[in-house]
Amino acid sequence: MTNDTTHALIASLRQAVIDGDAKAAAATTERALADGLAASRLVDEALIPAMDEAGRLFEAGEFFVPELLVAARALKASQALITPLLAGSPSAARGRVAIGTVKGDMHDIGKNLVVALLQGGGFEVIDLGADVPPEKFVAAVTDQRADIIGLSALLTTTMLQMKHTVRALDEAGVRGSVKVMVGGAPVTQRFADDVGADGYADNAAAALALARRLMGRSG
Ligand code: B1M
Repeated sequence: MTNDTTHALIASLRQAVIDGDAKAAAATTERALADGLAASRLVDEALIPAMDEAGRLFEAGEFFVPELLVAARALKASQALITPLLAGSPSAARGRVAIGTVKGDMHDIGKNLVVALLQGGGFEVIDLGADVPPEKFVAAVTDQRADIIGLSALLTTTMLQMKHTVRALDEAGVRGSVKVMVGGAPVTQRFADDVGADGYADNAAAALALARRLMGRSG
């Protein structure tokens, strides 16, 4: 495939997501993958920039929630084709991660990318979904023996739920037996330290590296 074709495919996938055209997003993804484009490139160069642009248009008052929703739906149509290629075969030996977007927060696109990369890296992942209350994270440790709890938040209002969740783990007497990792656009290393997390990652690939470190493995 020529460079021009590659760039054209990436640009049309990005535009299909911004336009909220799920059919075009899926068709372009299929074509790009069939042409040998790496799944990770489609994520980094089309899907993430498309959501950033949707966010910019939202801030500028040109997009409203319905436009964000259709853009997210189009992204998910592409993500559904890409995720199986990022995911590998889970192995309990790597460790078990229970992950979710915190209570009150419906944003799950970034969390889903982290899930795909963790699975690709050999972790067993319990995906708790979005809007997950602290007690569900606690149950993932007490009932499902998670080694790591992963907390995602996209809103400055909901990121405080990370603190509540760490406290709930503490109160349930399981904080010492589980590692906590956090991430999401408004989260910083400093915030992670403040809420008592064991680690922070600012993207999905860094989240995989962090999970490995938390399990005592490098890389
Ligand atoms: Co909303 N939203 N949204 N939204 N939305 C943001 C976050 C916002 C920044 C937009 C803006 O104003 N520019 C803004 C937040 C402002 C703030 O808090 N300071 C905002 C707002 C205000 C809202 C509502 C309140 C709007 C309203 O109703 N008036 C509302 C809240 C609903 C709720 O949650 N209760 C709302 C709703 C929505 C939709 C439902 C329409 C939709 C989400 C659909 C879905 O996820 N299923 C949506 C979207 C799509 C966005 C933007 C445009 C895109 C988010 C996204 O998917 N990014 C977003 C603007 C933006 O971020 N540019 C915005 C792509 C994704 C790959 O990145 O999630 O950051 P991200 O994940 C990255 C890293 O952060 C990291 O790795 C990922 C991959 O690299 N990461 C982790 C994430 N989790 C991690 C966990 C880890 C480690 C790393 O360890 C566990």
